[in-house]
Amino acid sequence: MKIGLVGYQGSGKSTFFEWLTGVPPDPAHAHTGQSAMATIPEPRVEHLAAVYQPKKLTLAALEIVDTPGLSRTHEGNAQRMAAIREAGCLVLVAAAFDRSDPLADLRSFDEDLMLADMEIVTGRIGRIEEAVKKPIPRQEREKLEHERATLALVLDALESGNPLRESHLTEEQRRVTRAFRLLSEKPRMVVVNTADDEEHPERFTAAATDEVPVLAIPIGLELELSRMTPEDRAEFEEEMGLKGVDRDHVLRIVLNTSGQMLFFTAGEREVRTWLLPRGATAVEAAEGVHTDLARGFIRAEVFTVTDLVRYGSERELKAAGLVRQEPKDYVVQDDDVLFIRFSV
Ligand SMILES: Nc1nc2c(ncn2[C@@H]2O[C@H](COP(=O)(O)OP(=O)(O)O)[C@@H](O)[C@H]2O)c(=O)[nH]1
Ligand SMILES: [Mg+2]
Repeated sequence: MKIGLVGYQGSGKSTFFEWLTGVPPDPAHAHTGQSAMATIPEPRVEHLAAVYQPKKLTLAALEIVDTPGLSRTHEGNAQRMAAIREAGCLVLVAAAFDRSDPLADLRSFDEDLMLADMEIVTGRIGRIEEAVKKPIPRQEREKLEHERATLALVLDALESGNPLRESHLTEEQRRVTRAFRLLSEKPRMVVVNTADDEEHPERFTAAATDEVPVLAIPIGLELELSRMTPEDRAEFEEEMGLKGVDRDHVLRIVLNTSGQMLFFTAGEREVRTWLLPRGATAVEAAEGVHTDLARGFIRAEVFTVTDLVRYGSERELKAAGLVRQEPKDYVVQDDDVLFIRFSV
């Protein structure tokens, strides 16, 4: 899943991109979007490494995309929306370092996204109405009528100012909308790009909800801090009386917002973290590691990092009955270490 950094031009997306990934933005990609990986920190791999002494440690990474900023005049935005549409999760970046009003900007930006969705839905409804005027097989007609009914609901919600991610659609209706990759359906979070000397960041973060986290970060300053040696940085922070933002913490919030989680695999060869959609099953986790593991899936042997730390070794865990045998449809939980048994 791609994580799209989105917002108006000049809000600090490219600066945030460099802070998250360590990759400088390349102006050659400004019109199409630039992507780079951000390794997701996971302190628990250290516990696993202490037990397994692996040859290799591998951490999963998020693909971050710096999308072209939308123009406030709306000119040329349709093309810029394409890069946003590719993303599975949006990080909205709004400027507050230059006296602009980030909360007003966010509302306006949101309207732009919902208008783009309305255009797509209206267009599709129009095409369906044309299609059902012609003689077509009954089955196909029923399918189109069902799609039209769902899209009419969606359009209604959008016109009342309700983004799709907040609409209560059935699983079947979601299947209809998913094909259009509508922008207001994507999970999102907000980063308000504050001035270096912002004294009341809570006036921005108070807008956060359970579904949409809001962070206030002086992005330009953070990028400067990240370029310093740890000693220089500590000295600078002390002198200025400030405490930098923990990038690892921000990445974990991005991971969480995207609806994904990590699971572990561990052995003497490699200790590793993997990305998985929350709520996914053991066989889906196996699929992510290697298609052969999913095809020949027999069972997953599962234990938690917490239990391993408590008992010190896999053998002790087994003796205590804490290594579970789980079937294909087991829902993977946070802290799970998986070992997939499979036949070739
Ligand atoms: N003072 C200040 N300037 C910033 C900050 N973040 C970005 N800028 C400046 O704002 C301009 C736009 O930043 P950029 O990251 O390219 O924005 P983008 O268009 O959203 O990619 C650049 O000149 C940056 O130097 C910040 O936190 N503080
Ligand atoms: Mg940029």
